Amino acid sequence: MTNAQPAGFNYDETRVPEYRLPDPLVREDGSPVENADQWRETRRPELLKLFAEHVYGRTPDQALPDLSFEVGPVEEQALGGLARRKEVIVRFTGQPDGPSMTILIHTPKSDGPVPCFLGLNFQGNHAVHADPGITLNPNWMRDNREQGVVDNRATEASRGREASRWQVEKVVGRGYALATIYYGDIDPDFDDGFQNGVHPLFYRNGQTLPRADEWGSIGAWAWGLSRALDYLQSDPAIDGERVAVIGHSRLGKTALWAGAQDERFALVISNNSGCGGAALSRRAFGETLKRINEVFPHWFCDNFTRYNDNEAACPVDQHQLIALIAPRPVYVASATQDQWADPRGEFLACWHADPVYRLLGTSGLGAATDDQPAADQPANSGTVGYHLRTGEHDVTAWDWDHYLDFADRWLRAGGDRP
Ligand code: GTR
Repeated sequence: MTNAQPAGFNYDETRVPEYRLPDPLVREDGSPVENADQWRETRRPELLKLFAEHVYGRTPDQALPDLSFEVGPVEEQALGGLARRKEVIVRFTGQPDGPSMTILIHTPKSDGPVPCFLGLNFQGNHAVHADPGITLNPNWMRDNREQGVVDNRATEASRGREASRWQVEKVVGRGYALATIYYGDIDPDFDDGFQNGVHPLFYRNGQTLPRADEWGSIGAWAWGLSRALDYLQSDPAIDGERVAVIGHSRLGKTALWAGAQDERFALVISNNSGCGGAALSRRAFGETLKRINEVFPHWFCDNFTRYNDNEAACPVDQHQLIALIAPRPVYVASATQDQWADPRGEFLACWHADPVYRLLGTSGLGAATDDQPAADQPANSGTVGYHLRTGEHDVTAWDWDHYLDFADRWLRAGGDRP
Protein backbone atom coordinates (compact mmCIF):
# COMPACT_ATOMS: atom_id res chain seq x y z
CA MET A 1 0.00 0.00 0.00
CA THR A 2 2.83 2.34 -0.71
CA ASN A 3 2.55 5.42 -2.80
CA ALA A 4 4.79 4.04 -5.53
CA GLN A 5 4.55 5.55 -8.95
CA PRO A 6 6.26 2.92 -11.03
CA ALA A 7 8.31 4.13 -13.97
CA GLY A 8 7.32 3.24 -17.50
CA PHE A 9 3.71 4.40 -17.20
CA ASN A 10 2.07 7.58 -18.39
CA TYR A 11 1.61 10.42 -15.92
CA ASP A 12 1.38 13.13 -18.57
CA GLU A 13 -2.09 14.45 -19.38
CA THR A 14 -1.01 15.48 -22.89
CA ARG A 15 -0.13 11.85 -23.64
CA VAL A 16 -3.49 10.37 -22.73
CA PRO A 17 -4.68 8.55 -25.86
CA GLU A 18 -7.76 9.69 -27.74
CA TYR A 19 -10.64 7.57 -26.54
CA ARG A 20 -14.39 7.21 -26.92
CA LEU A 21 -16.34 6.07 -23.92
CA PRO A 22 -19.26 3.66 -24.20
CA ASP A 23 -22.42 5.62 -23.43
CA PRO A 24 -24.26 4.41 -20.33
CA LEU A 25 -27.49 5.61 -21.90
CA VAL A 26 -27.16 3.69 -25.17
CA ARG A 27 -28.01 -0.01 -25.13
CA GLU A 28 -25.76 -2.59 -26.77
CA ASP A 29 -28.19 -2.78 -29.69
CA GLY A 30 -27.62 0.93 -30.26
CA SER A 31 -30.99 2.14 -28.97
CA PRO A 32 -31.08 5.09 -26.58
CA VAL A 33 -32.28 4.87 -22.99
CA GLU A 34 -34.88 7.58 -22.66
CA ASN A 35 -36.39 7.18 -19.25
CA ALA A 36 -35.89 5.72 -15.81
CA ASP A 37 -37.95 2.61 -16.55
CA GLN A 38 -35.82 1.74 -19.56
CA TRP A 39 -32.69 2.24 -17.49
CA ARG A 40 -33.97 0.04 -14.72
CA GLU A 41 -35.53 -2.70 -16.83
CA THR A 42 -33.03 -3.09 -19.64
CA ARG A 43 -29.86 -1.03 -19.48
CA ARG A 44 -28.93 -1.52 -15.84
CA PRO A 45 -29.17 -5.34 -16.03
CA GLU A 46 -27.28 -5.30 -19.32
CA LEU A 47 -24.41 -3.25 -17.85
CA LEU A 48 -24.26 -5.34 -14.69
CA LYS A 49 -23.91 -8.45 -16.80
CA LEU A 50 -21.15 -6.88 -18.90
CA PHE A 51 -19.17 -5.91 -15.80
CA ALA A 52 -19.63 -9.42 -14.45
CA GLU A 53 -18.58 -11.17 -17.65
CA HIS A 54 -15.73 -8.91 -18.69
CA VAL A 55 -14.33 -7.27 -15.56
CA TYR A 56 -14.99 -8.74 -12.11
CA GLY A 57 -16.48 -12.12 -13.00
CA ARG A 58 -19.95 -13.36 -12.20
CA THR A 59 -20.92 -13.70 -8.56
CA PRO A 60 -22.69 -17.01 -7.84
CA ASP A 61 -26.44 -16.53 -7.37
CA GLN A 62 -26.94 -19.37 -4.97
CA ALA A 63 -26.89 -18.75 -1.23
CA LEU A 64 -24.76 -20.89 1.07
CA PRO A 65 -27.47 -22.94 2.75
CA ASP A 66 -25.74 -23.45 6.09
CA LEU A 67 -24.21 -20.01 6.54
CA SER A 68 -24.70 -18.88 10.13
CA PHE A 69 -24.04 -15.84 12.31
CA GLU A 70 -22.66 -16.19 15.81
CA VAL A 71 -22.25 -13.30 18.20
CA GLY A 72 -18.76 -13.37 19.71
CA PRO A 73 -17.18 -11.04 22.27
CA VAL A 74 -19.21 -7.98 23.29
CA GLU A 75 -17.95 -4.97 25.29
CA GLU A 76 -20.62 -2.54 26.46
CA GLN A 77 -18.12 0.14 27.47
CA ALA A 78 -15.75 0.28 24.52
CA LEU A 79 -13.89 3.47 23.56
CA GLY A 80 -14.10 4.70 27.14
CA GLY A 81 -17.87 4.24 27.23
CA LEU A 82 -18.56 5.91 23.88
CA ALA A 83 -19.53 2.71 22.08
CA ARG A 84 -20.63 -0.86 22.27
CA ARG A 85 -18.19 -3.19 20.57
CA LYS A 86 -19.28 -6.51 19.20
CA GLU A 87 -17.73 -9.20 17.02
CA VAL A 88 -19.96 -11.34 14.83
CA ILE A 89 -18.59 -14.49 13.26
CA VAL A 90 -20.08 -15.37 9.92
CA ARG A 91 -19.60 -19.10 9.41
CA PHE A 92 -19.83 -19.73 5.70
CA THR A 93 -20.58 -23.44 6.05
CA GLY A 94 -22.11 -23.28 9.51
CA GLN A 95 -19.23 -25.43 10.81
CA PRO A 96 -17.23 -24.18 13.80
CA ASP A 97 -13.95 -25.23 12.13
CA GLY A 98 -14.99 -24.13 8.63
CA PRO A 99 -14.18 -20.87 6.83
CA SER A 100 -15.51 -17.73 8.45
CA MET A 101 -15.22 -13.98 8.55
CA THR A 102 -15.48 -11.78 11.63
CA ILE A 103 -17.37 -8.49 11.55
CA LEU A 104 -16.20 -5.97 14.15
CA ILE A 105 -18.99 -3.52 14.94
CA HIS A 106 -18.76 -0.37 17.03
CA THR A 107 -22.18 1.13 17.74
CA PRO A 108 -22.74 4.48 19.43
CA LYS A 109 -24.82 4.50 22.59
CA SER A 110 -28.19 5.39 21.13
CA ASP A 111 -31.87 4.70 21.66
CA GLY A 112 -32.77 3.89 18.11
CA PRO A 113 -31.15 2.07 15.22
CA VAL A 114 -28.28 4.07 13.70
CA PRO A 115 -26.90 4.35 10.16
CA CYS A 116 -23.68 2.46 9.58
CA PHE A 117 -20.47 2.49 7.55
CA LEU A 118 -19.26 -0.92 6.41
CA GLY A 119 -15.85 -1.56 4.89
CA LEU A 120 -13.16 -4.16 4.52
CA ASN A 121 -9.79 -3.57 6.15
CA PHE A 122 -6.28 -4.56 5.02
CA GLN A 123 -4.62 -5.59 8.28
CA GLY A 124 -7.20 -7.27 10.50
CA ASN A 125 -9.95 -5.88 12.71
CA HIS A 126 -7.44 -5.48 15.54
CA ALA A 127 -5.54 -2.99 13.37
CA VAL A 128 -8.43 -0.50 13.10
CA HIS A 129 -8.14 0.44 16.79
CA ALA A 130 -5.52 -0.21 19.49
CA ASP A 131 -8.19 -1.56 21.91
CA PRO A 132 -6.62 -4.81 23.25
CA GLY A 133 -10.08 -6.39 23.54
CA ILE A 134 -10.43 -6.80 19.78
CA THR A 135 -9.61 -10.35 18.68
CA LEU A 136 -6.25 -10.59 16.93
CA ASN A 137 -6.85 -11.94 13.43
CA PRO A 138 -5.33 -15.45 13.08
CA ASN A 139 -5.39 -15.69 9.27
CA TRP A 140 -2.79 -15.28 6.54
CA MET A 141 -1.60 -11.72 6.01
CA ARG A 142 0.98 -10.18 3.74
CA ASP A 143 4.29 -9.96 5.66
CA ASN A 144 5.05 -6.51 7.04
CA ARG A 145 7.47 -6.45 9.96
CA GLU A 146 7.15 -2.71 10.37
CA GLN A 147 3.41 -3.17 10.90
CA GLY A 148 3.84 -6.17 13.17
CA VAL A 149 2.98 -8.91 10.67
CA VAL A 150 5.59 -11.68 10.89
CA ASP A 151 5.61 -14.99 9.01
CA ASN A 152 2.28 -14.03 7.49
CA ARG A 153 0.60 -13.71 10.88
CA ALA A 154 -0.46 -10.67 12.88
CA THR A 155 1.30 -10.12 16.20
CA GLU A 156 0.28 -7.94 19.16
CA ALA A 157 2.48 -5.23 17.64
CA SER A 158 0.04 -4.88 14.76
CA ARG A 159 -2.81 -3.60 16.94
CA GLY A 160 -4.09 -0.18 15.91
CA ARG A 161 -1.74 0.08 12.91
CA GLU A 162 -4.54 1.07 10.57
CA ALA A 163 -6.32 3.33 13.09
CA SER A 164 -5.75 6.56 11.18
CA ARG A 165 -7.67 5.09 8.26
CA TRP A 166 -10.68 4.17 10.35
CA GLN A 167 -11.21 7.03 12.79
CA VAL A 168 -13.45 4.91 14.96
CA GLU A 169 -14.06 7.58 17.64
CA LYS A 170 -14.86 10.21 15.05
CA VAL A 171 -17.36 8.02 13.20
CA VAL A 172 -19.07 6.79 16.34
CA GLY A 173 -19.01 10.32 17.79
CA ARG A 174 -20.98 11.49 14.78
CA GLY A 175 -23.71 8.93 15.52
CA TYR A 176 -22.79 6.19 13.06
CA ALA A 177 -21.97 2.57 13.64
CA LEU A 178 -18.78 1.31 12.02
CA ALA A 179 -18.54 -2.29 10.84
CA THR A 180 -15.39 -3.78 9.38
CA ILE A 181 -13.98 -7.13 8.29
CA TYR A 182 -10.47 -8.28 7.38
CA TYR A 183 -10.64 -8.85 3.62
CA GLY A 184 -8.38 -11.90 3.82
CA ASP A 185 -11.03 -13.71 5.90
CA ILE A 186 -13.07 -13.88 2.68
CA ASP A 187 -10.24 -14.58 0.27
CA PRO A 188 -6.53 -14.28 1.10
CA ASP A 189 -4.97 -11.74 -1.25
CA PHE A 190 -2.55 -13.86 -3.22
CA ASP A 191 -2.79 -15.89 -6.37
CA ASP A 192 -3.23 -19.43 -5.13
CA GLY A 193 -5.45 -20.69 -7.93
CA PHE A 194 -8.56 -20.06 -5.81
CA GLN A 195 -8.09 -23.05 -3.55
CA ASN A 196 -8.56 -21.08 -0.35
CA GLY A 197 -11.13 -18.39 0.45
CA VAL A 198 -14.79 -18.74 -0.46
CA HIS A 199 -14.43 -19.73 -4.14
CA PRO A 200 -14.26 -23.51 -3.57
CA LEU A 201 -17.53 -23.37 -1.63
CA PHE A 202 -19.26 -22.64 -4.92
CA TYR A 203 -17.44 -25.01 -7.28
CA ARG A 204 -19.67 -27.36 -9.20
CA ASN A 205 -18.77 -31.06 -9.27
CA GLY A 206 -15.21 -31.45 -10.47
CA GLN A 207 -14.61 -27.72 -10.83
CA THR A 208 -11.26 -26.52 -9.45
CA LEU A 209 -11.01 -22.97 -10.79
CA PRO A 210 -13.43 -20.15 -11.58
CA ARG A 211 -14.17 -20.00 -15.32
CA ALA A 212 -13.00 -17.04 -17.39
CA ASP A 213 -16.23 -15.16 -16.69
CA GLU A 214 -16.52 -16.14 -13.02
CA TRP A 215 -15.50 -14.08 -10.03
CA GLY A 216 -11.98 -13.32 -8.88
CA SER A 217 -10.97 -11.97 -5.49
CA ILE A 218 -12.65 -8.58 -5.86
CA GLY A 219 -15.89 -10.37 -6.63
CA ALA A 220 -15.48 -12.54 -3.54
CA TRP A 221 -14.66 -9.59 -1.30
CA ALA A 222 -17.76 -7.78 -2.60
CA TRP A 223 -19.84 -10.89 -1.90
CA GLY A 224 -18.51 -10.83 1.68
CA LEU A 225 -19.72 -7.25 2.05
CA SER A 226 -23.21 -8.30 1.02
CA ARG A 227 -23.19 -11.13 3.57
CA ALA A 228 -22.14 -8.62 6.22
CA LEU A 229 -25.04 -6.44 5.13
CA ASP A 230 -27.36 -9.44 5.57
CA TYR A 231 -26.24 -9.51 9.17
CA LEU A 232 -26.45 -5.75 9.70
CA GLN A 233 -30.01 -5.79 8.39
CA SER A 234 -30.87 -8.27 11.12
CA ASP A 235 -29.23 -6.27 13.92
CA PRO A 236 -31.74 -4.11 15.80
CA ALA A 237 -29.05 -1.58 16.75
CA ILE A 238 -28.37 -0.81 13.06
CA ASP A 239 -30.61 0.86 10.52
CA GLY A 240 -30.10 -1.66 7.73
CA GLU A 241 -31.67 0.65 5.17
CA ARG A 242 -28.94 3.20 5.80
CA VAL A 243 -25.67 1.36 5.37
CA ALA A 244 -22.82 3.00 3.46
CA VAL A 245 -20.18 0.76 1.92
CA ILE A 246 -16.67 2.23 1.91
CA GLY A 247 -13.28 1.05 0.72
CA HIS A 248 -9.76 2.21 0.00
CA SER A 249 -7.65 1.30 -3.01
CA ARG A 250 -8.29 -2.34 -4.05
CA LEU A 251 -11.01 -2.31 -1.42
CA GLY A 252 -12.41 0.86 -3.00
CA LYS A 253 -12.73 -1.08 -6.26
CA THR A 254 -14.50 -3.70 -4.18
CA ALA A 255 -16.86 -1.19 -2.53
CA LEU A 256 -17.91 0.11 -5.95
CA TRP A 257 -18.58 -3.37 -7.29
CA ALA A 258 -20.47 -4.33 -4.12
CA GLY A 259 -22.56 -1.15 -4.31
CA ALA A 260 -23.24 -1.62 -8.02
CA GLN A 261 -24.56 -5.15 -7.52
CA ASP A 262 -26.32 -4.87 -4.20
CA GLU A 263 -28.87 -2.09 -4.19
CA ARG A 264 -29.41 -2.43 -0.47
CA PHE A 265 -26.27 -0.33 0.04
CA ALA A 266 -27.64 3.17 0.50
CA LEU A 267 -24.38 5.02 -0.20
CA VAL A 268 -21.06 4.03 -1.75
CA ILE A 269 -17.63 5.56 -1.06
CA SER A 270 -14.58 4.92 -3.19
CA ASN A 271 -11.36 6.17 -1.63
CA ASN A 272 -8.42 6.28 -4.09
CA SER A 273 -9.70 3.20 -5.92
CA GLY A 274 -7.94 3.88 -9.23
CA CYS A 275 -7.57 1.33 -12.02
CA GLY A 276 -10.46 -1.14 -12.13
CA GLY A 277 -12.23 1.11 -9.60
CA ALA A 278 -13.33 4.67 -10.26
CA ALA A 279 -10.66 5.56 -12.87
CA LEU A 280 -11.48 5.38 -16.57
CA SER A 281 -9.50 2.48 -18.06
CA ARG A 282 -9.37 4.02 -21.54
CA ARG A 283 -7.18 6.87 -20.32
CA ALA A 284 -4.39 4.40 -19.48
CA PHE A 285 -3.01 7.05 -17.11
CA GLY A 286 -0.86 5.64 -14.30
CA GLU A 287 -1.79 2.01 -13.67
CA THR A 288 -3.03 0.18 -16.77
CA LEU A 289 -5.19 -2.90 -17.24
CA LYS A 290 -2.18 -4.87 -18.45
CA ARG A 291 -0.18 -3.99 -15.37
CA ILE A 292 -2.97 -4.71 -12.90
CA ASN A 293 -3.84 -8.02 -14.54
CA GLU A 294 -0.20 -9.11 -14.54
CA VAL A 295 0.62 -8.10 -10.99
CA PHE A 296 -2.73 -9.12 -9.48
CA PRO A 297 -3.98 -11.94 -11.73
CA HIS A 298 -6.51 -13.03 -9.11
CA TRP A 299 -8.38 -9.75 -8.63
CA PHE A 300 -10.50 -9.68 -11.79
CA CYS A 301 -11.88 -12.42 -14.00
CA ASP A 302 -9.70 -13.96 -16.70
CA ASN A 303 -11.74 -12.34 -19.46
CA PHE A 304 -10.48 -8.96 -18.28
CA THR A 305 -6.98 -9.80 -19.59
CA ARG A 306 -8.40 -9.54 -23.13
CA TYR A 307 -8.25 -5.79 -22.69
CA ASN A 308 -4.57 -5.57 -21.77
CA ASP A 309 -3.16 -2.88 -24.10
CA ASN A 310 -6.59 -3.04 -25.70
CA GLU A 311 -8.83 -0.94 -23.41
CA ALA A 312 -10.99 0.35 -26.25
CA ALA A 313 -12.28 -3.16 -26.94
CA CYS A 314 -13.76 -3.53 -23.49
CA PRO A 315 -17.55 -3.16 -23.73
CA VAL A 316 -17.64 -1.10 -20.52
CA ASP A 317 -15.62 1.56 -18.75
CA GLN A 318 -15.64 2.58 -15.13
CA HIS A 319 -18.03 5.55 -15.37
CA GLN A 320 -20.68 2.92 -16.06
CA LEU A 321 -19.82 1.19 -12.80
CA ILE A 322 -20.56 4.43 -10.98
CA ALA A 323 -23.75 4.81 -13.00
CA LEU A 324 -24.88 1.40 -11.75
CA ILE A 325 -25.02 2.89 -8.25
CA ALA A 326 -27.52 5.56 -9.37
CA PRO A 327 -29.76 6.97 -8.06
CA ARG A 328 -28.09 6.17 -4.74
CA PRO A 329 -25.44 8.65 -3.59
CA VAL A 330 -21.82 7.89 -4.37
CA TYR A 331 -18.63 9.65 -3.28
CA VAL A 332 -15.34 9.30 -5.12
CA ALA A 333 -12.14 10.63 -3.57
CA SER A 334 -8.68 11.05 -5.07
CA ALA A 335 -5.35 12.31 -3.71
CA THR A 336 -2.92 14.67 -5.44
CA GLN A 337 0.10 12.42 -4.95
CA ASP A 338 -1.78 9.32 -6.03
CA GLN A 339 -1.16 9.75 -9.76
CA TRP A 340 -0.96 5.96 -10.12
CA ALA A 341 -4.74 5.92 -9.49
CA ASP A 342 -5.38 8.70 -12.06
CA PRO A 343 -7.25 11.34 -10.04
CA ARG A 344 -8.51 13.09 -13.15
CA GLY A 345 -9.77 9.78 -14.56
CA GLU A 346 -11.61 9.19 -11.28
CA PHE A 347 -13.28 12.57 -11.53
CA LEU A 348 -14.17 12.10 -15.21
CA ALA A 349 -15.84 8.81 -14.40
CA CYS A 350 -18.15 10.74 -12.06
CA TRP A 351 -18.77 13.34 -14.73
CA HIS A 352 -19.69 10.68 -17.30
CA ALA A 353 -21.95 8.86 -14.82
CA ASP A 354 -23.80 12.09 -14.13
CA PRO A 355 -26.29 11.79 -17.04
CA VAL A 356 -27.65 8.59 -15.49
CA TYR A 357 -28.09 10.25 -12.11
CA ARG A 358 -29.94 13.10 -13.79
CA LEU A 359 -32.11 10.79 -15.90
CA LEU A 360 -33.16 9.16 -12.63
CA GLY A 361 -34.22 12.52 -11.26
CA THR A 362 -31.35 13.26 -8.89
CA SER A 363 -28.92 16.15 -8.80
CA GLY A 364 -25.88 14.06 -9.79
CA LEU A 365 -22.55 15.83 -9.73
CA GLY A 366 -24.10 19.25 -10.14
CA ALA A 367 -21.15 20.50 -12.17
CA ALA A 368 -21.44 22.64 -15.28
CA THR A 369 -18.17 21.56 -16.89
CA ASP A 370 -15.75 18.66 -16.72
CA ASP A 371 -13.14 20.77 -14.91
CA GLN A 372 -11.78 18.73 -12.04
CA PRO A 373 -12.38 20.47 -8.69
CA ALA A 374 -9.24 22.05 -7.23
CA ALA A 375 -7.38 20.23 -4.47
CA ASP A 376 -9.14 20.33 -1.11
CA GLN A 377 -12.29 21.87 -2.62
CA PRO A 378 -14.89 19.09 -2.38
CA ALA A 379 -17.72 19.11 -4.91
CA ASN A 380 -20.23 17.29 -2.78
CA SER A 381 -23.55 19.07 -2.86
CA GLY A 382 -25.22 16.58 -5.23
CA THR A 383 -25.81 12.83 -5.26
CA VAL A 384 -22.34 12.33 -6.79
CA GLY A 385 -19.64 13.71 -4.50
CA TYR A 386 -15.97 14.12 -5.37
CA HIS A 387 -12.84 15.46 -3.76
CA LEU A 388 -9.15 15.64 -4.49
CA ARG A 389 -7.23 15.71 -1.23
CA THR A 390 -3.71 17.08 -1.02
CA GLY A 391 -1.44 14.21 -0.10
CA GLU A 392 -0.76 10.55 -0.55
CA HIS A 393 -2.64 7.37 -1.37
CA ASP A 394 -4.35 6.93 2.00
CA VAL A 395 -7.55 7.49 3.99
CA THR A 396 -7.29 10.40 6.41
CA ALA A 397 -9.36 12.16 9.05
CA TRP A 398 -10.02 14.88 6.48
CA ASP A 399 -11.46 12.33 4.04
CA TRP A 400 -13.70 11.00 6.81
CA ASP A 401 -14.91 14.50 7.72
CA HIS A 402 -16.23 14.84 4.19
CA TYR A 403 -17.69 11.34 4.05
CA LEU A 404 -19.50 12.00 7.30
CA ASP A 405 -20.89 15.32 6.06
CA PHE A 406 -22.07 13.59 2.89
CA ALA A 407 -23.62 10.77 4.91
CA ASP A 408 -25.31 13.32 7.17
CA ARG A 409 -26.99 14.70 4.10
CA TRP A 410 -28.10 11.38 2.62
CA LEU A 411 -28.30 8.84 5.42
CA ARG A 412 -29.46 10.58 8.57
CA ALA A 413 -33.05 9.89 9.58
CA GLY A 414 -35.27 12.35 7.76
CA GLY A 415 -32.50 12.89 5.19
CA ASP A 416 -33.52 13.64 1.68
CA ARG A 417 -32.68 10.28 0.11
CA PRO A 418 -33.25 9.61 -3.58
C1 GTR B 1 -1.52 -1.24 -5.88
C2 GTR B 1 -2.41 -1.45 -7.08
C3 GTR B 1 -3.55 -0.50 -7.02
C4 GTR B 1 -4.18 -0.42 -5.66
C5 GTR B 1 -3.22 -0.63 -4.52
C6 GTR B 1 -3.85 -1.02 -3.20
O1 GTR B 1 -0.36 -1.96 -5.89
O2 GTR B 1 -1.62 -1.26 -8.21
O3 GTR B 1 -4.47 -0.84 -8.02
O4 GTR B 1 -5.25 -1.27 -5.57
O5 GTR B 1 -2.29 -1.60 -4.78
O6 GTR B 1 -4.87 -1.69 -3.13
O7 GTR B 1 -3.25 -0.67 -2.19
